[in-house]
Amino acid sequence: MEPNAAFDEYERSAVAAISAAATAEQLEAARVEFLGKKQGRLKDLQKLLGQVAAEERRVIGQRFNEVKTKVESLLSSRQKELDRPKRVIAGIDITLPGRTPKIGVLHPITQTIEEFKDIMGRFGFTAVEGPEIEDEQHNFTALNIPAEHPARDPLDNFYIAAAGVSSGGPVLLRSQTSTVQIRTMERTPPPIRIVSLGRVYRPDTQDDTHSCMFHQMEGLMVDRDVTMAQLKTVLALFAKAYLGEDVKVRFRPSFFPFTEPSVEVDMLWGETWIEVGGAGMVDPNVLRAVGYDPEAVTGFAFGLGVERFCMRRHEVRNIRLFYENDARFLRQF
Ligand code: FA5
Repeated sequence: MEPNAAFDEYERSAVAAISAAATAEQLEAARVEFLGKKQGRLKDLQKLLGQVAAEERRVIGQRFNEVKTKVESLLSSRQKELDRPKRVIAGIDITLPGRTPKIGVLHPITQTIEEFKDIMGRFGFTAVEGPEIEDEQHNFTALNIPAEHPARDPLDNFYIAAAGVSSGGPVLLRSQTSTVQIRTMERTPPPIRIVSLGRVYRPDTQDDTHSCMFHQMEGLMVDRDVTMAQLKTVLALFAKAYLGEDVKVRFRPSFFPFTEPSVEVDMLWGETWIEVGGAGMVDPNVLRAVGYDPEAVTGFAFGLGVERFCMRRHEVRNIRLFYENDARFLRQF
């Protein structure tokens, strides 16, 4: 027989015999057969080793040692098992070692959210929550997105059947956490300094950086004399706190109906700038819609993609990995 095949066959039958041995006698028989010094099967393998060509001997010799060590250690652990005094109560051997429970880890995105809250907490921002099922008032109207605006297109949103919802109007899975700006300002007079982290939903085409369900961190600060300079400082400090001092962040002029002026926020990842969020100064129309006086207070707001930051920190190049529930991936965090 070819040496490698012989080793495989030896290993297979030794493992089977040792595991099946139920008494000290049976185990001893297996020992003699597979590891016996005089005429055990190990001796035959050794002979085989003598016949292989010199240049192959090192590799095959290694395999021989591996197999031998494995069978020896299996034998000794089976020996210990058989030697163990048994105490059987009601058919259960209470001396059997316990099963070690497998302890899970928090999902990487959950960990990221906790860390974001922690960092923003240090900057004085309190974390608040809002519902994932929203009405059009909070997802659009109060955010200065009028009735005919394309952002409301049913093809760009997950509208759901409105059965049993008290407002009566259409409801949808929120497409942005900006809804929580409105909910917070509706119930709290200024000053405000909050973040809100949670899931949002969009029927986007999936790719390496887009998922239909993802997470955003919304930030809102409203007070007297809040400025764009403060917004940029908070975002730059946040990025550095999460990704390290050397992270590069840039702001590009952009448009959102609920902020004026508006910017898009990018960060450098290797050689490429990747978009991580939108931000701007809260539009006076939004302040008015919640009963604030835009002459008395100003505010900034931002919405950042949680996954994108987490991906950059851990060099994850494909957002889908977070949602495939492959334990081999998730265990790494
Ligand atoms: C918004 O959602 C605005 N609400 C942000 C905002 C808040 C602007 C407050 C001004 C004031 P945008 O659609 O660009 O903006 O999304 C923000 C971020 O969410 C993106 O930069 C990206 O990081 C992330 N994002 C958007 N779509 C997806 C997606 N399909 N999968 C993963 N992340 C996404």
